[in-house]
Amino acid sequence: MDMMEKFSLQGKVALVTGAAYGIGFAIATALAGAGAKIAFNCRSQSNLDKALADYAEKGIDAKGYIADVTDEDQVADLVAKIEKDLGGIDILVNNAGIIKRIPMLEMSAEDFRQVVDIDLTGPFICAKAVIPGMIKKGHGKIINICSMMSELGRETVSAYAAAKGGLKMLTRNICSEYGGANIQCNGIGPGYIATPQTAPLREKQPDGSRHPFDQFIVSKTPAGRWGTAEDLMGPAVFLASEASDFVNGHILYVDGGILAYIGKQP
Ligand code: NAP
Ligand code: GCO
Repeated sequence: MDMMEKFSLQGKVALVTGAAYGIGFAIATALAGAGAKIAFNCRSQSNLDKALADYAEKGIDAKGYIADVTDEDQVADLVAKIEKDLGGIDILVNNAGIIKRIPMLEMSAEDFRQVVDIDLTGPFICAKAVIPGMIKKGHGKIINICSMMSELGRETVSAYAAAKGGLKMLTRNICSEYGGANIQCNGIGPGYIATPQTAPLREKQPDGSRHPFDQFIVSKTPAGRWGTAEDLMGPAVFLASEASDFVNGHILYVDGGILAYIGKQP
């Protein structure tokens, strides 16, 4: 048997939400490299236009759509358009997400709701929209992009941690409810990755020194560095492919070892 065939995504259709840039863009690029046809969405036309050019520069004929993952009608329309343009969806990567870094006592309920709506309800809406087609196909792969905050808390990220902790359990529940339909739902838990979302945590200080949080994370990560979106490409192909058909309800942490490490004695 050609073992590499197990990792092939030839003939598969993948939807990666929020894949205009950052982690989603890297994951979509990886899935394309394994043979998948790529669809992605975001909310901003300017982000979509730039992303289409960026995918084309990599030789990827991605299809991009404007859709907010929190809007059930827009997601239903997105799935219908993809089915018309590319075919039924085999792989869903719930990547779209935001974070608001606000001390809990200063965070409004509206801010809390917005983060949970995008980071948790959005994946629910998107999974609910694609599962019926996957059941018809007799197979499906759902990958939810979780977080260190699916396991750990820290100051100012209460809404995000609540959402990503919930996303871990939504992952396990989709596994439980639809594993019998040959649908595998797993999570990827990235560590601290250098993307626009974490740029504020890596900003150079006025005196030119590194951001204290940047130094903290590097000291807490056995790999001794921030992750890159490219570090997530191989794990995503694995969880999207037949190679992981008996892996279900699992959160694969891609974190340079940070979750395993108590930290160096000061
Ligand atoms: P990012 O650079 O901020 O990109 C987020 C993407 O999501 C953008 O394309 C954005 O495009 C889209 N988006 C946001 N809200 C949306 C909505 N309601 N509907 C559709 N698209 C939406 O974030 P990232 O760092 O690549 O992170 C991607 C995912 O990984 C997120 O779920 C994040 O929580 C998770 N994660 C990130 C890290 C990290 O260290 N960076 C670590 C662990 C987990 P528009 O604004 O145009 O819609
Ligand atoms: C933060 C960071 C993290 C990362 C990621 C870690 O403010 O702590 O944004 O939450 O985004 O989720 O896995």
